[in-house]
Amino acid sequence: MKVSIIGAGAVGATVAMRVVESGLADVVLLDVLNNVACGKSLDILDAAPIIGHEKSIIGTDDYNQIKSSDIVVITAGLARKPGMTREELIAKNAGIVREVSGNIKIHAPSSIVIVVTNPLDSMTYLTYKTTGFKRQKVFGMAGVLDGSRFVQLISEEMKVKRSSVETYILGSHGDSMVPLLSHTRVSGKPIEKVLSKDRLEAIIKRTCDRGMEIVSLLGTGSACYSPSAAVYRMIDAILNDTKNVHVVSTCLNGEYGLKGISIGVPCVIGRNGIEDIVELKLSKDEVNALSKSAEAIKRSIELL
Ligand code: TXD
Repeated sequence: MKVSIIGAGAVGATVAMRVVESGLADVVLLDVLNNVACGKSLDILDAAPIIGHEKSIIGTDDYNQIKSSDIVVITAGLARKPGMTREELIAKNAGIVREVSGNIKIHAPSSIVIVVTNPLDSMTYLTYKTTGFKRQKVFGMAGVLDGSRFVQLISEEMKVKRSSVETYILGSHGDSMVPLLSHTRVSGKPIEKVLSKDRLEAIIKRTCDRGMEIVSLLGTGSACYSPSAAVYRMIDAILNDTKNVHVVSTCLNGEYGLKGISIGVPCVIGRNGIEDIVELKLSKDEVNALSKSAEAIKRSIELL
């Protein structure tokens, strides 16, 4: 199995490390900064005898190296800097993602593409359009991470095992994410029955703001360990054909009453990428929140 990762920054390099160290696949780590990609690859490689795996990782700036990849992950791009508007970020990252996905189309035409670059949903849509791949083969990572943050905070609050909490967060990766309270359970019990409205609202707010909470603490850079874990889980679902349900950003074609935008919904993920879109029954409030979220993504896509 071969996974190529475009962008050898914090998220890209950590995904690379997780993939080789779990023995899942060989990795190509590509960046415009060839030395950075090479340096990080050598560093990860030098840990192989200690960890005890036989996978390979190479750093490069040459797209010829990504040929016959099973999966390509796009993490290339900028994070929003102070003073930079959302529109400026979209313009900068759209340029990068267009270039990267054009190269994926040429050099790894049979791959499945996982998009990580922000703004996530519009960059996923742009990748889908630029590659021209089937929508089952291009999707974005956000819901797995947002859901994990929500589970972590609920388990912390209620002092229960993380594995006893089930939830889905749909919608855009941003302020208008939609935690599905109607599908959130703690040891099988509906969350609204076991947690007060106030506490639940506070936890939802903290989940939405979690990325920024981490950014403020770090000073420079943003979250990488949890995003890379989410990407790793999606790669594992594809390569091991788990058919598990994960929330990913995909271009909808009438599902959930939405069309022509990429947005986070639960999908069955397996060897062919998205093998099914799961249409959960939503409450009235959730339907409204999802359509608001879709509006925000639409505006971002229009800027493209
Ligand atoms: O939940 C999510 N989807 C996210 C998204 C979680 C975390 C990070 N999120 C976004 O991913 C973030 O807002 C950025 O847009 C990307 C990458 O985040 P990361 O923290 O890894 O950024 P870095 O460390 O700045 O790394 C970006 C790398 C850097 O090494 C650049 O040299 C490289 O991208 N880069 C390129 N590589 C190849 N080709 C081109 N054109 C290019 N431009 C920059």
